[in-house]
Amino acid sequence: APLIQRLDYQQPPFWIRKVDLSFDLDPAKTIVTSKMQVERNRAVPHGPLRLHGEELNLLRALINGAGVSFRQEGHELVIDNPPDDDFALEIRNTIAPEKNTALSGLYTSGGSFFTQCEAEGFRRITYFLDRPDVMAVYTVTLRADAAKYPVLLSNGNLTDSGTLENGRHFAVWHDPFPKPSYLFAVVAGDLVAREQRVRTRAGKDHLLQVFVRRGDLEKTEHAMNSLIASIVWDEARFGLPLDLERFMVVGVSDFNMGAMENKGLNIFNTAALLASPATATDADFARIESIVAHEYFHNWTGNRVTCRDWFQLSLKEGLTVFRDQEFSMDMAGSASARAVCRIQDVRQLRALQFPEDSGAMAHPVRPDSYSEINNFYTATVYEKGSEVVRMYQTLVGRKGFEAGMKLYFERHDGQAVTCDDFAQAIADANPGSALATRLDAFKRWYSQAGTPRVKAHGEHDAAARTYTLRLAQHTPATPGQPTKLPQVIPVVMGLLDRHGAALALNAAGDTETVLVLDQAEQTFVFENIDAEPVPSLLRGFSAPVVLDDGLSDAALLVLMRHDSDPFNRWEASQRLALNRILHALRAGQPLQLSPVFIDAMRGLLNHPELDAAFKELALTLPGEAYIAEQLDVVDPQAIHAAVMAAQQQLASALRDDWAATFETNQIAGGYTPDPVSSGKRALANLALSMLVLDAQATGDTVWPGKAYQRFKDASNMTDRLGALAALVNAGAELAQPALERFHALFKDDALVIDKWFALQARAPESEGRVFARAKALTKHADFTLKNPNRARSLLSSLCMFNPAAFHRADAGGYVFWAEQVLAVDAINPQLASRIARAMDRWSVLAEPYRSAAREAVARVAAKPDLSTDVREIVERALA
Ligand code: BAL
Ligand code: ZN
Repeated sequence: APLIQRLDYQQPPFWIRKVDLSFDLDPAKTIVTSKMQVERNRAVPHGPLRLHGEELNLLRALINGAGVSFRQEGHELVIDNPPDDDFALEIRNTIAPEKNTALSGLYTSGGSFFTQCEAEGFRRITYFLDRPDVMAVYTVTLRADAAKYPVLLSNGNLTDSGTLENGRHFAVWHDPFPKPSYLFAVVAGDLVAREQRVRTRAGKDHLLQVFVRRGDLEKTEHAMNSLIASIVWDEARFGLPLDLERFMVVGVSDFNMGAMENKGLNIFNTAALLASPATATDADFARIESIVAHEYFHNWTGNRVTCRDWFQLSLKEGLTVFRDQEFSMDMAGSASARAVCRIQDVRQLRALQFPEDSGAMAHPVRPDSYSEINNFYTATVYEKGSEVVRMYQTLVGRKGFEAGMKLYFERHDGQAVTCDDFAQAIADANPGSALATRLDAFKRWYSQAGTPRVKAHGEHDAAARTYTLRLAQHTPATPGQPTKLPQVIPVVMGLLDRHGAALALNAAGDTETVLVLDQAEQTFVFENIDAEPVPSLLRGFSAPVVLDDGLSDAALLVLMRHDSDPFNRWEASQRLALNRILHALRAGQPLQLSPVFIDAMRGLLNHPELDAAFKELALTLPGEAYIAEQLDVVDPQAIHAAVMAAQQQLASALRDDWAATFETNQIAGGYTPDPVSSGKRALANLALSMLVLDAQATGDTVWPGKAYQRFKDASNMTDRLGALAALVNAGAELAQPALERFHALFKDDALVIDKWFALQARAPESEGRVFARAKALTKHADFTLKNPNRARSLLSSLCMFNPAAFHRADAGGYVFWAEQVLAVDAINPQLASRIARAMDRWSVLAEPYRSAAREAVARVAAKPDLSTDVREIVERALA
């Protein structure tokens, strides 16, 4: 497959302004008729009309009603001599939705029809200029069997419907907003809807609908509430109203992504939509709220203003993730609950994006080339992209950022634009700002891959009463980018004295400021500082960098206990733990936690003022992937052993504290997923898992028994799964009966069974038992590679999120990986290439893992008939 280059972008030679589409829906053979109004783009040289099309069976092509000569060249339909003037192009083709296991284009799931067109699925429905800068007004007619498919949906407004012969019926939908083909959607099936009418600030009435399969309706209340909250928030925060009379959301069980922002007709993976207290955890509730918001926010950031080309993907994704993160923080409420959101987002960034940025797939937020765009829906484009947007806000302030957004929409509403256009709008709305004066340098965040390293060194001059902070930055080389220029890095910071009191940083008495590091090395001088202070740098994680401030444990303890910035308090707790784990790993010695560390953790756990949610985050040890990121050579087994030892010692040393914590964090009354209750449940679950772990070591049976009882009696999924996880993760004998009971209870609920698979595949490895079980589970009657959620619940859990089970000295994990990637690739290339990425970082592994991993990747790459998706991943891994 050709490598597509960002700098090769050219406008399309034709525009398609209007499309009339009709579908005669049938699972085996759907007839698609497309009538397009086409005009030449006079800004580019004359050329043939080349339409994209894949897996289509062409019946006819007419121009202005008459047959036209054409050729098929690979995945293109070429019309060499189209008219000079505007013309009508009619295409008729058939497709086979029931055979479409790739879940891109039009496919069937559970007997209904669904579409997924981003990024390039529309070309699997009909021939088209399937690129985001071609925006058309769509009218869609759907015809289908009325009994099997009573609900017929597409984008926009329903303009007509009625019955036809032979038990069929039809519906006509018109979307008044010009849109790129990737936002097109169709749904047809036997679905039911939760409906709600809302009146927005502007006084307009809107109909909101959430469509799901019969039986799932009671699980849609949370999604509907989240949608309403999102509508209110976007109007209040950014002045962006709902622009459609009708806004529809539909759930589907077979879906490659979390959800999709099709104009007026969002399609959701049921995992990101359905929730009830009995079947969904607090984390699920929070994730659903944020994904519903994310897709809704795309209506402006993505749909009203879209991407000129796919290299600009972060224009909409980074910005929309930023918006959904801001929304979740605002919904959380208290300062502490906001900090918990921020910590969770950063943890996610470090666990997924940092490894990406230092691995074979490292790419800039705005990539320079791809062979398969689906491979670039990444943590870099999404999560690092969001951090880039957050830095704009940090540099121009919240009001300045809102003004920038306003200007962005004034300039570009209805257009397909670039990341440069966004940057320019924010800068132009804030002339003279720290951003506007460094805009070109700031934009390196879009062009340079790799996570910058920032080194900080402070020196106190007692005589001069000054504190000089020297900051230096360096971005490591990444594939194709051997050298880098300095980035613009906003460093939000403060200084504390050794008792933890905040120091004034300037004559105005400010205790917090933003330093802008934009050179390889810079110094900042603070005056009237009497004694050596403790610097609190990068507060709130103000830039996506790795900070090395060289702070001693004593200084970290000051920050952990006293910093006014809750993020840095959490960070200090993590750094204390990380230092110990890294020390043991580097020294090749068994890990031994010190009394000072244990006391610090006890102080956190028993702190009278800290929220439970914060305590849970601070007492959770750094993840194995994040620890691996700190090391030049990665031995997954050694990391796992160190983490397990730390956990075991923390469990044992704080036994009484965990027990008290467990008791005091019980919740009376009904279930609500609010931040305070979910924080308490999270902390109680952590305490329980520590208590069961400790009991395993001492031979005590009381806590495993209590955990089993709690598992049986739980009134919500968070408590039930927490108790089950405590048993499974500790390897308790009661784990097996609990797992069996859980399966029996929820065997008819696919989303819960996904949890059952994932829990087993992610359990801490112990003597190869977890790997053996995961392998055996591929033969379980409920396992299938055809459903992405199910495949991921086992395969991604094991290969991507359980390093110690996956990286085996006998290479069994790699052999398993290769088999599964090839098996999935034959069904669903997008899904296969996600799983393929488990090997991104093979080159940093210690031996014997390194050689064995490389060999497995090479074996997959040697297969001649790989999808473009998987080929790109394995070839980049080997490059
Ligand atoms: N646009 C793909 C799904 C999402 O990011 O919302
Ligand atoms: Zn998105």
